[in-house]
Amino acid sequence: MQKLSKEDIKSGVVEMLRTAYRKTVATATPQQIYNALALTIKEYVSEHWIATHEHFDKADVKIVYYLSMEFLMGRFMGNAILNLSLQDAVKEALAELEIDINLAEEAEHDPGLGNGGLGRLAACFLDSLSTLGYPAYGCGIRYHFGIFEQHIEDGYQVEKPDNWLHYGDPWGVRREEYAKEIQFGGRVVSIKGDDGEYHFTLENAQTVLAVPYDYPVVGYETNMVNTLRLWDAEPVNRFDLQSFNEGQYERSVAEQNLARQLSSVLYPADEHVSGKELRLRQQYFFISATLQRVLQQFEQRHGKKFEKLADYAQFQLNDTHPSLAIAELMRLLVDVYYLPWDTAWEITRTSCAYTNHTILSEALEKWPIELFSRLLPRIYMIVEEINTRFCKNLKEWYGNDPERIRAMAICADGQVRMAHLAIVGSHSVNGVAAIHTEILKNIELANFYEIYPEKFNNKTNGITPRRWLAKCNPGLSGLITDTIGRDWVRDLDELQKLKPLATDAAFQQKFMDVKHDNKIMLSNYIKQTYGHSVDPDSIFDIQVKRLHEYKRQLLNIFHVIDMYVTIKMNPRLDIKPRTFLFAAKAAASYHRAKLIIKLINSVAQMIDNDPVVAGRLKVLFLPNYRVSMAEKLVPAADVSEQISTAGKEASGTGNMKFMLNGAVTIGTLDGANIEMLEEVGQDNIVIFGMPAAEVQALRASGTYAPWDLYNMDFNIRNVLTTLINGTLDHNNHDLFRELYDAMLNGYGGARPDEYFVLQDFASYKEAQERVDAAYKDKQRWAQMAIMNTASAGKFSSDRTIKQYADEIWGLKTEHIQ
Ligand code: 26V
Repeated sequence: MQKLSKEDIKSGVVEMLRTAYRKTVATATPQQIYNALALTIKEYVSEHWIATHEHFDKADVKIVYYLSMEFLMGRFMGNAILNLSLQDAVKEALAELEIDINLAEEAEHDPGLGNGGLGRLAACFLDSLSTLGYPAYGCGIRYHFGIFEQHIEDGYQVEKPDNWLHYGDPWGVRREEYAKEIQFGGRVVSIKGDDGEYHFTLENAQTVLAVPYDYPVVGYETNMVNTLRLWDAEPVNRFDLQSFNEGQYERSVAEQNLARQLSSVLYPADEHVSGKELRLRQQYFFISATLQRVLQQFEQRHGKKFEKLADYAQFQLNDTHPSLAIAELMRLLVDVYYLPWDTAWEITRTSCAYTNHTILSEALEKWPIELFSRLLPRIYMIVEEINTRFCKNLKEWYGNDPERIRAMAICADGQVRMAHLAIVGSHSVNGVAAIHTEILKNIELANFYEIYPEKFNNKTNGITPRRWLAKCNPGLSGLITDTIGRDWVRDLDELQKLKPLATDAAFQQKFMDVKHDNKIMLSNYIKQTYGHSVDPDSIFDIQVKRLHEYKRQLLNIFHVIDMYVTIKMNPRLDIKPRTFLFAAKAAASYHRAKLIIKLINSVAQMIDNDPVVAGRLKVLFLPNYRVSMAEKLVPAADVSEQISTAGKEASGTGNMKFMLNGAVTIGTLDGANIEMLEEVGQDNIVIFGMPAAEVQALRASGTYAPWDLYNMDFNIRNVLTTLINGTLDHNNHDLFRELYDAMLNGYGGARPDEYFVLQDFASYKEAQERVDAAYKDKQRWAQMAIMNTASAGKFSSDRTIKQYADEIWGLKTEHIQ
C-alpha cells in the first residue's frame, strides 16, 4: 500500500475543507482543519483496516473481544499519526499550508468515555493488541456524554456535561448493517421451535436497536488496524401509521425514550455502585449486541459447530460490568441456537475470562433480584439455573455447609452477585498486580481460590509506550533514540541499555535538560491557561488521579500544610522550592471527595496570599483532569505521588507513566509500586508507610487511636488545628470541621481515619525530607531519574498483553501484508 505523502496530505486537507465546509485553509477554523486532517488520515487508515479484516476472514483467525463499559482513548489523531509514522509528512504538509499543527491537534476534543484507570487500561491494551498483531475488538458503548467536564468555582468542583460529539466524529464509522435488536422486560414464554422442541422466548418486551460505530485502532508501525466497536442505541422504527393503535403508540414512545437514555451518559461514580436500573440496561445492551454479532459471524464461518467457539473467540470481561455476557451467551446458545445446557455451559466457561480491578467493597456489583428479574426475566432464569447447579456442586464438595454455600452463592440475600457469576462462568480470574492477586487469592476470594485454584492468575498492568513516551515526551524520546536506537518503542526492555549511563555526567546533563524543558513547557501552558506562575526550577511534585479517600490526596495536602506551618515558624528553613500540582475529578455525589478538592484550593489560596512562603511553596489544583492533560503533566514531573493506603490500590497505572518519564516515586508498598521497587531498586524510589499486612492487622485489632497520634505528634496537631482555627477561611471556621472530625472522631458513624492518614503521616513527612535531600544533590537526582526510565520496561502494556494472549486467550499474532 502506498504510504501517505506530504503532497497527499496537503491535497487531502484542502479538498476536505472545500467539500465539507466550503472553506479554504486561510478561512477555516482550527476545528475544521482538525476535522479535515482527521478525515484525510482516516481515509488512508481505511485501506489497512479493510486489509486487516480480509486477512481475518481468509485466515479464519481467533479473535479476542475486550468487553468494557469504558474506553478512555484520549485524542485519536496524534496517536494515529505517530503509529502510522506520518509525523514528518504531516508536519511538513501543515507547515507548507501555514497551519499551526499544535492548534490543529488541540482542536480535537478529548473523548472521556471512561472514569479512570480501568478505562485507560482498556485503551492501552488496544494499542498493544494492534501493535503486536493480535486480532481484537474492543466492545463498549458510544456514550453521547462522557465523564463530566470539571470546573472549579470558588474552590468547589462544578460538573458540566461533556458533549463530545458536538463537533462531529471523524473517526467513527456507522455500521447500520450490523444493527441488532435488544429486548428488555416482557414475559418469558415457551414456544415450539423448528426442531419440534419447546424453547423460551420473550413476549411483550421493550425493544431497542443497537447500532455499532467502529473506530480504527492503529498499531505502531504495522499494517494491522483493529476495531473499537461502540454500540449506540436507537429506537426500532415502529411507526407504521396504518396499523397504529393506542397500545403500540405508548410502547413506541417508551422505546424512543429508552433508546435516548441508554447510550446517553457514562456513569461517573468510579469505584462506587449505586444499583441504578439504567446502568444494568446499559450493561445488557452492549453485551447482547456484541454476542449476537459474534455468534452470527461464527455461524457464517463455521455453521453450527459452536463447540469450537472458544477456539475462535475469547471474551475478556473488564471487571464485572460486562459479566452478563456469561448469561447472555448461555441464552443465545440454548434459546436461539438450540444447544443443550451442558454443551452451552462448556462453551461459555471456556470462552470467558474475568479481570478484577478493585477490592473496595463499595465497588462490588450486586443487583437486587427484583430489579434484575423484572428487567431481564429470561437472563434471570438462566442466572438462577447457573446458581442452582453451582450450589449443588458446592454441596458435593463441602457436604452440607449452608453458611459457606450462602457466602459463595451467585444469588443470595435478594441479590445477584456479579463477581460470583463472573468467577463461576470463566476459565480465568486475574488480578492486576502481584499484591492484588495475592489479596484476591488469600483473602477476598479465598473461598473460590480453594475450589478453582487453576483459574487464578496475575497480570500486572502496563501502559503503552507509544502514547506515554514516544508521543507525549518528544524530548526524552529523541534523547533515548539518539542514545540506544529506536527499538524501545516496540520493546521497552531495551531501556535497560540506559542503565550504564545513569552515572554518566554528560548523559545526566542531557536527561535533566530535557526534564527542565518539559517543565518550562508545562509552566507556559499553566500560565496561558490558568494565569498562574509556577517556577520551573522548583521541584514539580504531582498527584493526579481520581479523587478518592483511599488514594489519600488528604495526606499530601496535610503535608503541604505542615510545610507551610514549618516555614512560617522558621522562615530560614533550608528547603528546595516545591510546586505541588493536583488534578482529580470527584464523583458528583461523593461529598467528602469534593470537600477535599475545596481544601486543596483553600490551601493553595492561603499560600498564594502569604509573602512569607512566596517562591518556596506553590500549590495548584488544575481543573478537568483528562488524558490530554496527563500527557502534558507526566513528562514534566520530578516527583510522582503514589500514596494510597497499602492494600487498597489494585495496581495503579499513573505510577508507571511517571516512572517511564523519569520521575521519582514517593509511594506506599501498594499495587504495582511494589513491582516498581523491585525493578528500580530501593535507592531510586522513596517508600514509606505501613505495608498492607500491617494495615490489615491494625484495622483488625480495633486499637487504632488517632487521638494518641494527635496528642503525641506536634506536627499532626498543627495540621489538624489549621483545619478549624480560621487560618484557611476566616469567615467559616467550620468549613473543614468534617475532615477534622473524620480524622479524630469518625464522622457519620464511620471509624476515625479509615485510611490511616495520620498513622502514616510521620513516615510520609520523613520520606518527603528524603526527597528534598536527594533533589538537592543534582547528580544523585539525575541518576535516580534515569534509573526510573531505564527500569520501566516491565510496565509496557505489550508485556501485559503478551501474557494475556499466551496464558489466558491462547491467541497468536498475525501479519497483515
Ligand atoms: C465501578 C463503577 C461502579 C458503577 C459506576 C461506574 C463505575 C466505574 C468504575 C468502577 C470500578 C473502577 C475500578 C477501577 O477503575 N479500578 C482501577 O483499575 C485500574 C486498572 O486495573 C487499577 O490500576 C487501579 O488501581 C484500580 O483502582
